[in-house]
Amino acid sequence: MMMKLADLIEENVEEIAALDAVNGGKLFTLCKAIDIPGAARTLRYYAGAADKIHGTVLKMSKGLQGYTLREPIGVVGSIIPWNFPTTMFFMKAAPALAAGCTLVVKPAEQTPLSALYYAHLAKLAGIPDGVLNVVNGFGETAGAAISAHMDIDKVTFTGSTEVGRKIMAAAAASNLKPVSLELGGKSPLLIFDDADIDQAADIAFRGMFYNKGEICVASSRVYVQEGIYEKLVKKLVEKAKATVVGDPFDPQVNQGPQTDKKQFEKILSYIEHGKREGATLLTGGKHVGQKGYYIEPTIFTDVNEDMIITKEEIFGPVMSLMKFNMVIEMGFFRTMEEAIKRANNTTYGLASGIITKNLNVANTVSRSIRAGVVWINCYTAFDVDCPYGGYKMSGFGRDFGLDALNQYLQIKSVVTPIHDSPW
Ligand code: TXE
Repeated sequence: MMMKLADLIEENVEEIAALDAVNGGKLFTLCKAIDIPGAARTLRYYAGAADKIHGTVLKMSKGLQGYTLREPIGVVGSIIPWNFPTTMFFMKAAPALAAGCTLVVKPAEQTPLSALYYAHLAKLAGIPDGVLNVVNGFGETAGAAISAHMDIDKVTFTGSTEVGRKIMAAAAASNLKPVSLELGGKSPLLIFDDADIDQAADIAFRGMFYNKGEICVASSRVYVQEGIYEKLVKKLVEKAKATVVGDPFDPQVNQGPQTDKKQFEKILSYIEHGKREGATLLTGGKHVGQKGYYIEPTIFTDVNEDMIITKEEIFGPVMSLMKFNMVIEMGFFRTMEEAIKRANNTTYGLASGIITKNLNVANTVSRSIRAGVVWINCYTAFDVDCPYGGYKMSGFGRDFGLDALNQYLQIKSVVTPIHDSPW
C-alpha cells in the first residue's frame, strides 16, 4: 500500500506541487522536481524496511534464554510546520506506517491542502480507514489536543522551540508519551582559505536562501577565513542582486514570497534590529514590490555572536557573514579553535557545513562541531537514508534513515528458562 501511494503521488505531481506553491509560496518547479518526488522516494524506502524490522536473540545467563520483539508504539501524533508541507508529512508518516503504527497528522494551519490530498490518495492506495488520519486546525486547539491526549502514544513534532516546550510539557502532564522534537537552528558554515571561491559562494548562497530562507538548516551564520573573505563577500552580493524575487509559478523566479504575514513581519523586524545593533547591511533588507510578502535576499556583515541577528532563528532570507583567522603555531601547526568555538557559540545544534580541500581540517572540524549533521563541501545534501535531527536546543530524536524507525517502535523482551528452573 505504501508503494501504491508512492505511485499515486508521482502520477499527481503537478497538482500536488501547485497546492504547496499556492499555500506556502514555494517555487512550483522545485516542489515538482524535489519535494513531491522525494515523498514518493521516502515512502518506498520505508516500505522496503517494513518487513525487515526484527529483534535480537539474547544470550542470557542464569539458565534463561530470550529474544526481543520490536512492536509498533501505537497511535502517533504528528504535528508539522508549513515550510516543507510534503517532506514533513512523509518524513514522519512513512517510518511510522512501516513500523505498524497508525497516525493523526496535524498539518500547519498555513499549509493544509497537500495533506488533505495525501489522505485522499492514501484511501485510493488501499490504506484502511483510521490508519492515516489528517486533522487540520490551529496549534493551540488541534495541536494541543494531540499532545495532551491520553490515547496518543507518541508525538513527533517539527516547529518552533517555544511550541516544542509546550508539547513536551503537555506530554509529561498527560500520559508521559515520548516525544521527538526538531526545533530549528542557527547553523554555521565554515569556509576555509583553500576553498574554490565560486563553489563556496554557490554552496553558501543556496544553503541560506533555498526556500526563501524558510529552512531549519539554513546556513545563516557564514564564517569565512580572512584570506578569501573580500572575494567571497563580493560573489555573494552579486548572487543576491541577481536573484529574481516574485511569483512562485514563474519558472524564471528564484525566490517566492514568505509564507505569511507573521513570518514576513518577523523577518523585517530582525533586519531593522540588525541595523540598530550596528551590523552593516551589505545588500537587500527591503520589501519587494507593493503587494505580497516578498523580501530581498539580505546579507549583513560586521556582525558578532552577541547580536540578536546571529543568535536567533530569523527563518527568512537573511545571512550573517563573519570573518575568522587561523592561528598558526610553531610556524606550521594550525589550530582551528577560533572557528570551532565561534561555530559552537549557539544554543542550537541542527546542522553545519565546512568548505575546504584539507582533509585534516574537515576531519577535525566535523568531530568538534555540536550539530546533528556536518556537510563537507556541500550543504542541504539531504537523503532519505541519512538520519536528521538536532543537538542541544534544536531538539532530539531523528527523522529519516533507519534510525527514524526506532522512534515508532517499542522493544519487548521475551524470556523463558532453558530447562526447569527456580524462576
Ligand atoms: O511555528 P509553530 P510558527 C520556527 C521559525 C519560525 C517560528 C514560528 O523560526 O519563524 O518557528 O513559526 C503547531 N500545541 N520554525 O509560529 O507555532 C502549529 O499549528 C501543539 C522552525 O509557524 O511552532 C504547526 O502545526 N501544536 C521550524 C506547528 O506547531 C502547536 C519550522 C509549527 O508551528 C501549538 C517552523 C501548541 N500549543 C517554524 N502551537 C523548523 N524546525 O523547521 C502551534 N502548534
